[in-house]
Amino acid sequence: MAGEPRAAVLGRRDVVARILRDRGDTLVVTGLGSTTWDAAAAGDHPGNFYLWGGMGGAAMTGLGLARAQPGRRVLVITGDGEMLMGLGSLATIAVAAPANLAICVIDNQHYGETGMQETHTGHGADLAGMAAAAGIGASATVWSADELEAAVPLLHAAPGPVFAAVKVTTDPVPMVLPERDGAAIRVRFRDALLGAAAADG
Ligand SMILES: Cc1ncc(C[n+]2csc(CCOP(=O)(O)OP(=O)(O)O)c2C)c(N)n1
Ligand SMILES: [Mg+2]
Repeated sequence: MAGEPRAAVLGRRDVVARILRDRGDTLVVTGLGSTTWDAAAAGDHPGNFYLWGGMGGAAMTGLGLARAQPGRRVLVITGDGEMLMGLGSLATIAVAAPANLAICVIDNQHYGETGMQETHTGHGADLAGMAAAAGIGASATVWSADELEAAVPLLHAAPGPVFAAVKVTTDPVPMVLPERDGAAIRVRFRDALLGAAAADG
């Protein structure tokens, strides 16, 4: 059952910047729209794979990358609406159990990019609870700065899969658009990951 409504206090740009500050050589997959802008605002990076479409596919893209690159940490940063569209991926990720994958949902409880329509997470749907029920043991909801500080090292280093839903405000933030050409993003990412010689394919 839905509990008492609780107000988010964290700002999405601060949250994403804080998480990415400690990224090291982590590979980052961002969801379409707002989380891509958040990552770009924190500083464009060749190890960022920006998804501009394919709503619902961010976590599965991260899973594929984590399986292909078991020696690298992979962090998916996506929105609550995007995650809600791909909930089945939580079960697949739990069963695949990639030790190097973390998923962080920037949960503003709205479909922000398309006009702030409410999502289910503001009405009691508990993404971290669903991740845990799918079998992702390391799963938490983050509401406060202290909880975020505790979650950051888990996202970057705890044995995966790791899941965190970070509750953020709906305060408007400016668009920060990184590269939008999918082919260019792919080549740059492959170059950063595998080296230029392997990036031609
Ligand atoms: C299959 C599909 N349906 C709908 C859309 C339109 N759309 C683009 S972004 C978005 C909202 C995303 O919400 P969320 O993931 O919560 O991100 P936020 O902007 O709130 O951070 C929607 C509905 C889409 N791109 N693809
Ligand atoms: Mg949202």
